[in-house]
Amino acid sequence: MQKKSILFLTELKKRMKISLLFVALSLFSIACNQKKSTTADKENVEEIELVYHVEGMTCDHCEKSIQKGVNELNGISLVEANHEDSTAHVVYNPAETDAKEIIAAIEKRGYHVVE
Ligand SMILES: [Cu+2]
Repeated sequence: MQKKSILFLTELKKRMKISLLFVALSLFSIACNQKKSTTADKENVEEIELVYHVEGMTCDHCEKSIQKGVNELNGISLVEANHEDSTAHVVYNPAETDAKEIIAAIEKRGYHVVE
């Protein structure tokens, strides 16, 4: 009788260990999947490249001011302003920012974006 209950207890412990392992494994795989899907999302989004016509730039400082302002936004991979041809070249991730925000950042610095 005693032997039987001990056997039962060991069996129970074994089962608990297995189920704990199972829970740990599934939590781990959930965590991994989440990590994978977020990086995949970022990689799957195609970046957008835009060239804005910007009025009001007169020198290098104007270019730097625009670049600084746009770079403060999330998802900007490139911003190049040129006062000689009045352009701002921007490459951005549409999952993180949009044209509206970029234009607002340029105008906040005192320049006018011609759309
Ligand atoms: Cu200037």
